[in-house]
Amino acid sequence: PPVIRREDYQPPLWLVDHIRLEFDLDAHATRVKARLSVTRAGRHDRPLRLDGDGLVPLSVAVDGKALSPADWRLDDDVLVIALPGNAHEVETEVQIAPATNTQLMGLYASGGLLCTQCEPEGFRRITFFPDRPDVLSRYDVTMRADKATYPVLLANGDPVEQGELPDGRHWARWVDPYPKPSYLFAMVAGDLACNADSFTTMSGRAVRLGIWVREEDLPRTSHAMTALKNSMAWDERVYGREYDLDVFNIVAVSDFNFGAMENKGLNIFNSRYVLADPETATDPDYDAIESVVAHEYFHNWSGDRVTCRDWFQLSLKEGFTVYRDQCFSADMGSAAVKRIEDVRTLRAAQFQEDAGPLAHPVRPESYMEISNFYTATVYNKGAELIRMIALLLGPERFRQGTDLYFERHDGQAVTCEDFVKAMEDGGGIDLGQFRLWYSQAGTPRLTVRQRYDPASGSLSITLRQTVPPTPGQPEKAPMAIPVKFALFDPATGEHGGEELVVLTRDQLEMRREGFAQAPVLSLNRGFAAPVIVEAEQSAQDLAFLAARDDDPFSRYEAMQQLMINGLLAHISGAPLESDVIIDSIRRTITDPTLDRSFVAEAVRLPSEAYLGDQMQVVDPDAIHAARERLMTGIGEALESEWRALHAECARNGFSLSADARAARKLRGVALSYLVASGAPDGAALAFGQFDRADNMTERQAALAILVNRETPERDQALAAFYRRYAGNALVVDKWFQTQALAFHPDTVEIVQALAGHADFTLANPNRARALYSAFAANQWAFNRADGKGYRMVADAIIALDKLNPQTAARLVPPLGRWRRFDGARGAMMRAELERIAATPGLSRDVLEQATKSLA
Ligand code: DPP
Ligand code: ZN
Repeated sequence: PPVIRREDYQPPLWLVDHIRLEFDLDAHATRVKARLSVTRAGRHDRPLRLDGDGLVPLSVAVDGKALSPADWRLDDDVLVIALPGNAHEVETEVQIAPATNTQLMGLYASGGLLCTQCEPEGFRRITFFPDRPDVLSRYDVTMRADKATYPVLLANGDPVEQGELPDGRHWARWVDPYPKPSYLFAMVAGDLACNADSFTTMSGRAVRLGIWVREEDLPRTSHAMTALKNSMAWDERVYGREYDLDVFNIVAVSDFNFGAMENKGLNIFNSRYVLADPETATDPDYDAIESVVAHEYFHNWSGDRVTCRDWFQLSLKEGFTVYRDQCFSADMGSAAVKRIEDVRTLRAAQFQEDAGPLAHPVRPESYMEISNFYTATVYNKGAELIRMIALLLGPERFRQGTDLYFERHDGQAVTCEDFVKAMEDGGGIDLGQFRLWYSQAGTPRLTVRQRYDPASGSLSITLRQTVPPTPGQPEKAPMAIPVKFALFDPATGEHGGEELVVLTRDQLEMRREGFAQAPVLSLNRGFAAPVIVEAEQSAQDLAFLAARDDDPFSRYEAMQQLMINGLLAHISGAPLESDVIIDSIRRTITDPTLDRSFVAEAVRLPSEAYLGDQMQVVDPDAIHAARERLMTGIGEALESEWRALHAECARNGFSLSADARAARKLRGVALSYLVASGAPDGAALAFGQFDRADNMTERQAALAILVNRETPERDQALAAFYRRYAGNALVVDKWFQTQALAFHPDTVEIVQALAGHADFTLANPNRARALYSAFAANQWAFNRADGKGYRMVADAIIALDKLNPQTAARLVPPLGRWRRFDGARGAMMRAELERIAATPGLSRDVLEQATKSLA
């Protein structure tokens, strides 16, 4: 397949000012008529080229006159028409079959609905069009459909007309006054119920809000509606951005490749990010709904009003919008805990990506299939870049920068460079060197040396940066890295003020005076820069910071580092030194001044995968054994404390208050240590929590603990859970996922058996991910020495690729980590990648990921 390069960008030769679409909807045979008002851009004599994907024109007309097939041609899938003048009306008609569209791109059927997903290149599966984000058009959409099957007809913009037709059919027309790229087109037809509400904007306009779901799901939509209204108010308050249409609709569908999609005025969501009630959704599910609703809403400005010039600029909208939704969630709940969660996600997903064969810059240079670039690098590292810009500017100048960006580029399709320039001009800063964050891949490493001189009472600190080589980028220039730090006096437990320095060269030396004893360094506070810090701090210093640091992220980090150091030493043969760790945990769980939600984060052990990331060669078995051993040691040593916490954190009656949620989270952690301690009543306690819970958070937490144990309660709980929720797809997903994530010696066989369960299907992305993405994230099970885990995932990729290449390709990266493992495992992973790459008829999506992973 051809490689598309950023440097080859050419502006469009033809523009489409307006498009009129008419749909005669039918699950098996939908007719799509399109009328495009095209204009020649600039002086050239090139023909009009309209992208298509699997489309055959039934008719082509120009300025009302039908063309004979000799007047147009199909160049691969592209419809090519030579046009004499500078402005024409071009009409095409095609027929498509939503019911057999298993890729879930374009117009497809999901649970009786017809819906669309066009980002990035799905519109060309609906009609012939220049399907690129820099062609902005005004859309006028008419849908005709059977009224009984599809009583609700929705599209972008505002509804303008509707009516009845013979034979039980009806029609509706929607017009979107804002020019938009084709990837933001959307329509939905189906039997949907509406949670209707309204929001009055800052200029006093009433906006009708609708969340559209199946009738029986209506009671589960209130949290999403609250999140939507909060998002609208927040974007006005924090960014001065007001909503611009009379209606804003959200539709939940159960078959969806992404989390959700920001189509103008008609967001389409994976139902898992809409539906919640205490019985079926966990507290993290509630949080995810709030943040995804906010994310898609915020795209109305950062994505829709100002969009991307080409797909290399994807982080322009995604990095910025993730940063916006992260700040929103921080404002709605605990900022400290939100930052800890976001960094954990960044490290788990993005740092791994940046260290492997699929590493790419936030603004990639080339791709075969753009769907493969909806990555943690573009989204999460992209968000960290905006966070650093915000830090360097401070809140007021950051706002001046974003105001200028929106004002300057409203209605345009622009680049990451345009964003940075607006921040420079609006904020008054030089981001020259900072731009390397967009172009250089790889996670910078920051090494720290400290020398304390008791005679002069001074401390010298040396910071060194290295940026590792990544595919296509063997040499790296030094980056501009903002470093926030503080120096604590161990005697008083205070520091003399937080400092921000920007490291711009390979190395920076600093000297600070006036310390009667060696101070304790708290570095990269708030995780201000997305880097790996190597600081070689003593256990005492880490214990000090774990108890005293006033930056909550750094306090959490110190505790985690203490655990990591102890575990890594033990893995390389030293006895397990757990006393300092246990003392620090004891102090943290008995500190009444701490938020319980923070406590739960701080005392949790680092994941097996994160421990693996700290090793030269990942040893999954040794990591698992050491971590389990420490877990048991902490459980035993603090058994009475865990018991007390588990009891104290119980609540009578469900509440979503911050306090109740924090209690549930800490209760789950206490239970996991209690069961790990080997206390004879552990499994019974867990089963009791499972059985009596009045909410999914506690029930699922207990289930996740029980699935790791070979006890009768395990099977009892799994059976009871399935019985209780059979038929609720989102909860059945949890049933699959919890088993795929289990620390159980037979997880490979269990997952294999689950793949044959009557409820399992590869056709539904949520279900496929619940089983296989979860399993591939289970380091101990996936990397079992016999290689069966690798084979199972490779088989799933090959099977899924025939249905849904985009979702299949997302399962490839875990196999691409072969360099991180021993020779035997590495060879087996490579063999599976080779088997995948050699499969006849492979999609471009999977081919790109498999071949790059082998390189
Ligand atoms: N643009 C979507 C999102 O990030 C993904 N298609 O929300
Ligand atoms: Zn997005």
